[in-house]
Amino acid sequence: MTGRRGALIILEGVDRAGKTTQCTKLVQALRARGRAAEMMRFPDRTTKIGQMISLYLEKKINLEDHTVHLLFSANRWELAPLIKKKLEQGVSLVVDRYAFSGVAFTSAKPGFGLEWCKNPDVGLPKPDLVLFLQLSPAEAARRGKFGDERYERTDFQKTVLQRFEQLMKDPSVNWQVIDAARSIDELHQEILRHSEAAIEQAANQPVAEL
Ligand code: T5A
Ligand code: NA
Repeated sequence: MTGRRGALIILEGVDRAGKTTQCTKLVQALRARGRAAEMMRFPDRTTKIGQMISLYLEKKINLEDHTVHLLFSANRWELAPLIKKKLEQGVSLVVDRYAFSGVAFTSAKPGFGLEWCKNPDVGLPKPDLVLFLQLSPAEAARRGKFGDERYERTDFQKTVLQRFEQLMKDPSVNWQVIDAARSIDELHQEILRHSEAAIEQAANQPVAEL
């Protein structure tokens, strides 16, 4: 690797915490400051695997729970070479959900432990920063009705939040918890500050693995 690499920055959180809104604003702000930055999202519904996941989320097909967990992970693995290439080219990636969503959502289902859920993602590029947009289920509900997609139910989302809280205890991941109940601009400023710091820190280090 020559020169500075980009940083892998993930936004996580329960549904409607504002991840997509903030990812878009962050990429714009980084670019305006002269930094190379691009957005990605998981699931990436454009690939063959992503199309199956999308049909599953839209409840147009049913898939066995272990199977769909592995498909979400496979969807990250199929993009892993591109992630590594971009980072090495000096492009910072702002990613809407990653392996942590994978683990939190599947392990919220009965009969799934965290360790089993984590295994398929072991070895993926490790994020330099994971911003967790913290929002209570009550606040999320005020942002409008849930849609019709799978998992868009308040009881399930409460369990998902508990699983994220367990994942956030892992000190080997650079978690930053952001109070997402504030205005879009307040959130953005804090996210930008953490992201700038992570980009500086990551620049001269190799990409690690989950
Ligand atoms: N999943 C995902 C798995 O099960 N396994 C996996 O491995 C992965 C990767 C994907 C689903 O798949 C599951 C998790 C999910 O259930 P998705 O396509 O990521 O779902 O979900 P979306 O429906 O696109 O996004 P979310 O519902 O999570 O919403 P966001 O992105 O958090 O929120 P956003 O930015 O779209 O904002 C929601 C609304 O709130 C407003 C916005 O204008 C919008 O109306 N808003 C605010 N309002 C007030 N104050 C603020 N600060 C606001 N910020 C945004
Ligand atoms: Na979103």
